[in-house]
Amino acid sequence: MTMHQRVQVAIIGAGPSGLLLGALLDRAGIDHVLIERQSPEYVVSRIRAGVLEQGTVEVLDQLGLSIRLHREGLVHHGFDLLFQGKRHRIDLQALTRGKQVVVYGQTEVTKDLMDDRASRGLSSYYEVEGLSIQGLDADQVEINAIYQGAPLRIHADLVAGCDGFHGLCRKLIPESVLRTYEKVYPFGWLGVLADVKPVNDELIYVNSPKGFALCSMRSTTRSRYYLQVPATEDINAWSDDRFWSVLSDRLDPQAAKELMTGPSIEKSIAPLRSFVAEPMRWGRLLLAGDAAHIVPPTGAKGLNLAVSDVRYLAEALTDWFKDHHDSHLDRYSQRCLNRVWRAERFSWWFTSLMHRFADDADFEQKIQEAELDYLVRSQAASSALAENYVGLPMEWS
Ligand code: RFL
Ligand code: PHB
Repeated sequence: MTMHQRVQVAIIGAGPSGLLLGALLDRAGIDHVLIERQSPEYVVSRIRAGVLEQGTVEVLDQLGLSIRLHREGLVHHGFDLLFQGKRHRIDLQALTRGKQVVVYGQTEVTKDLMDDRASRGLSSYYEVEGLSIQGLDADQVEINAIYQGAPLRIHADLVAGCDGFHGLCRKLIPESVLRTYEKVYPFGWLGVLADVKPVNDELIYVNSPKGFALCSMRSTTRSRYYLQVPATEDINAWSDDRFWSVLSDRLDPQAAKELMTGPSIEKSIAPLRSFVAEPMRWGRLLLAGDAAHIVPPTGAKGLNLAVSDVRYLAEALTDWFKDHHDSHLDRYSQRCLNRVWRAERFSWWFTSLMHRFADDADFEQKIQEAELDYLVRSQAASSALAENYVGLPMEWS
């Protein structure tokens, strides 16, 4: 027997974008469902982002979903840049008149959002298969899928495509409408999570002759480290011992001495890409988060951009359900894209500055060194880095 449901908004994807949109729509009294391909356990165990901008924290504050974040998250007032063997502190607080970031894992944000959903009894379908969506350019959308072995049919006014870079929704926009912009980098990040004390109280972004490295953390007892590796690298070639030894080689002598090592809890390689799809709205479909854009993780912007998209989207949907005026939906796309391109620019710039490019001639290498030197000597240049890192104001869009 087919299970039927009618809602105002169907959200595809239960990553941070979809879950947060669900929470915002719930508070706005907009009836919705969440449809996810994976199991809740799988979604909550994906190790990804770690740095939250103040604007992201404020959205969670307004929803009353930040109690654990404020208890367990680590407030960071700065980070270190390490190049030519020396560390230089970027004092975020001093350079941005008091702004800061919070280190709190995406897994924790996801868990808080899932728990909130469960406690409010909001409708979610996990492990949904064979999803198809019709009527995005008609008066009503029909979504068909298989859920727990039985057909599921949902009718909705609008669809939020929050299904990530590899999702289905973006591909439903006709080629004649969708314009994409892409840059694939010739390297990836090999990440390791380990229950060892972080090497430093703050993050260290490293430009070393052997490539980029990042020392991050999830708590005072759990570290997250990354290494630049070739895009074609095989994860099986990386034993824990090899990882620790290569990381240690990219650090300054003091950090190398203080580096605590231990067995990895998770190890994975992420390719690096810059990508934007325009527009973010087609008919009754609205894209948000990684479904519409990807940034390389160097600037820590991906999750934060997903949050600002979804904040604008909740506002646009609230206005649309009042008067059904399409201008709210078009404005959504333009508002997001303004902010997206600013974050794309910053993430591309910071990635280009911190990584080694195999094809770079000596000239480019010297320019990179001169730019790093300028960055730490000039307050104007450090301020520009800090202002982007803590997040440009959401009101700018
Ligand atoms: P997600 O998290 O990919 O979620 C999409 C969800 O959609 C589901 N899905 C489908 N569901 C139903 N039907 C289908 N046909 C579906 N196809 C897909 C998927 O299963 C999934 O659950 O996208 P979302 O919600 O837009 O969230 C985006 C963020 O996850 C991403 O931008 C960040 O993780 C990026 N990122 C970082 N962002 C930051 O702001 N700060 C950071 O410090 C940071 N570090 C990182 C990162 C990403 C990384 N990787 C792995 C790329 C570090 C790394 C290494
Ligand atoms: C992380 O902790 O996973 C992390 C931190 C900062 C970044 C990227 C990833 O720029």
